Amino acid sequence: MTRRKLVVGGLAGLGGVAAAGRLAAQFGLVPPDGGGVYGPGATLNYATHRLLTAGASAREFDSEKISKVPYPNGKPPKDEIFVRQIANGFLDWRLEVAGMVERPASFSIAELKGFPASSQVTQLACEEGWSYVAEWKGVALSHVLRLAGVSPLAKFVVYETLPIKGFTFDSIDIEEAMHPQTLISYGMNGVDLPIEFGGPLRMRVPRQLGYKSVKYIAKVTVTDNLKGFGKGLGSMDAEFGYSWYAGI
Ligand SMILES: Nc1nc2c(c(=O)[nH]1)N[C@H]1C(S)=C(S)[C@@H](COP(=O)(O)O)O[C@H]1N2
Ligand SMILES: [Mo]
Repeated sequence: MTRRKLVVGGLAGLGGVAAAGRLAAQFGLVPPDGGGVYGPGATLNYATHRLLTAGASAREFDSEKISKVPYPNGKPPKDEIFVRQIANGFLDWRLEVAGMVERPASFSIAELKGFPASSQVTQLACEEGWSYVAEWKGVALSHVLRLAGVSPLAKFVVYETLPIKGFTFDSIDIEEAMHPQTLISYGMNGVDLPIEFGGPLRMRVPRQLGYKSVKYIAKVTVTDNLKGFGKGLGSMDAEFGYSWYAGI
């Protein structure tokens, strides 16, 4: 049975959500929050998305669609380590690349800007219902992962902020991580990424809701298992009850 036939004949069929969940498990399509009360629904959503929209891209807009007044959600960190970083023009900021890679690495903003750049005009949509369109510039996460020698056994990439008051982390599967639109973003609308929008570095995951686009990132970790990350979901947003997979 092919994966696509699985959708048509199984997941979307009359077998019920629980049966669909068992089929999804056979094909490795259960998300980290696939257990618990909402697990079967989360699994069905994730599995059907992964099967039906594999490789699909987030919509890209013409530059005239860029929002005049993008909305920054939340205030920039006030922590001393962050304020010192601002004062220093983020010269000491590093992005650490760890976990299942042959060559663990750490890159400055300047080094990241030296890699092939990618730009996209995409929409950031918050789960609360608002959205804005902006141009993001950065380096594809896939480029950085390949440079570091990502293991063929990798299943997830976890990314986290600097250890600040609003510390947070989230994760995506390897398909999302290797997708060309998934960026480590350092620029927005033609300037360095403003701190309200996550400067100097944010993960930009345009195929998923805004909360997956974590701001102030300082570390990415490649793994085959999310159990060791937080409460085991590899995502603070999922710990708060948001869906781990937030595909649009
Ligand atoms: N570090 C950090 N990143 C974050 C958040 C946050 O609170 N802290 N909020 C998330 C949520 S819920 C959304 S909708 C987007 C909002 O992005 P914006 O500030 O560019 O509007 O950022 C995401 N990234
Ligand atoms: Mo959000």
